[in-house]
Amino acid sequence: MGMPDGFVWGVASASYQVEGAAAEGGRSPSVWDEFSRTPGKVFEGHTGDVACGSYHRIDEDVGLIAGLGATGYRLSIAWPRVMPDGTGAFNEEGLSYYDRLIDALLARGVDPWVTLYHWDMPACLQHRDGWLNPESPKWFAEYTAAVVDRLSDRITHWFTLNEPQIFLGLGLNEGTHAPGLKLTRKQVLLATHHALLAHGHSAQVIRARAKKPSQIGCAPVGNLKSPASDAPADVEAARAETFRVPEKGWTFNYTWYCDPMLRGHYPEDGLRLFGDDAPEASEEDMRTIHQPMDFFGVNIYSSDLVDAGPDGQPRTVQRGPGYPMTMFRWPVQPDALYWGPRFLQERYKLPVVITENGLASMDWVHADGKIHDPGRIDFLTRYLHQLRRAIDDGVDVRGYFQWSIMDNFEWAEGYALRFGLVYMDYQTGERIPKDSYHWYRSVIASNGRDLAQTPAPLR
Ligand code: IFM
Repeated sequence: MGMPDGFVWGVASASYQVEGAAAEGGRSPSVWDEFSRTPGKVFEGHTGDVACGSYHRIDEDVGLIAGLGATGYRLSIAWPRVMPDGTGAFNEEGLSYYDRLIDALLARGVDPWVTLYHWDMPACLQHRDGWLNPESPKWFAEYTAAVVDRLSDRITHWFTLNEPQIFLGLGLNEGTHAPGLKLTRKQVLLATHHALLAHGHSAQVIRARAKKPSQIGCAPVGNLKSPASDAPADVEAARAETFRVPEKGWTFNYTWYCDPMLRGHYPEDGLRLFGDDAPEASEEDMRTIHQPMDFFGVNIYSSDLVDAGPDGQPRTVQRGPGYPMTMFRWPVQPDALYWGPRFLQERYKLPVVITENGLASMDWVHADGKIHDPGRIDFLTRYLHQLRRAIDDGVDVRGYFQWSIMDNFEWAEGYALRFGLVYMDYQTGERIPKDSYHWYRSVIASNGRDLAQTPAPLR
């Protein structure tokens, strides 16, 4: 049996990771331009200056996406391309690039799903304190309006923020992503509150100004847990842990971000944990953040294993030496695509869309001139099999976006890790479809019917 009718088969990318053309078309620097040019911040000093050069290769890239038979492409808009001063005047050249990209996708039958913020804040706004500035939600609303006014005659699926857990956690708390700050917990939580308000304002702007009925979602990531067994106590332990705000790694959780967006309040356990560090949040703030959403987008790559210990309390289960891992050292845990959608739908009561999932590897051109990536094919087979199982068990999953259509700038890892279905020769810009590209095309063509066979267990 294949995926349900209308299931969206997609691929994903993000502006800074693929576009390049950092100083072209009136684009101003983003926080990632400044961060990547700072010695020691990104692997071997790589930057997104050129990246995949997608800014200049619309036809070729759209050809690759359409050639897969994909029905959706998740792309992001670069704020500094559209509004180089962060606020105020929009940049015609920047908007016309997205015009052309979107028209090319639609002409080939691919629906663009647009993320408004995938981490490339204009650097000039960071110089005014970025998300710490109480004006930041209004800046984001202004930028959203410019994009919506121009593109909403063709765009119907929108994401506000991609992975606030990461751009706030790694960017403002740990300092390993742009803008590279190590703020206090109180400051990070204030910036988070502003980012959540930005989400709310942005959703309001889309609803008020879009020229077509819009579907709005988010794209968080979080500390997902899979139960070590199907025993009800283990499942309950995994569910409880998935929705806990942890003391260690406190920025990496679902509920501090998604509960305000979808339930209208911060989670109680987080409020207890953060105490006086929690932001002052008026009722009006919470109403702004809590906007109607149409689907729950979520990026899922892995999960931790949890069981119920002898005292019934959740306990992390170690997998043991030699357990399969990706090049990012993320454990391969296919049932993350079963438990993730299931737990998240139970809590947030929205249809789920998998907005990212994929494998980091170190592919190269093999002696026969091809790129053989059996690991990626196996990884995706296993994960999609579990997604299918979730659907069979009644979870309403509407789509799946593989990360990523092509190898690209992997943030602090630079170009060292490759997530693509298409291999990028960064010296020449040549794109070479990997084996996984051809495999994914046949999965899409069969609407997932090829995934029926149960994979051998991992060990
Ligand atoms: O490349 C990133 C993407 O930008 C956000 N989600 C995770 C991916 C892999 O690390």
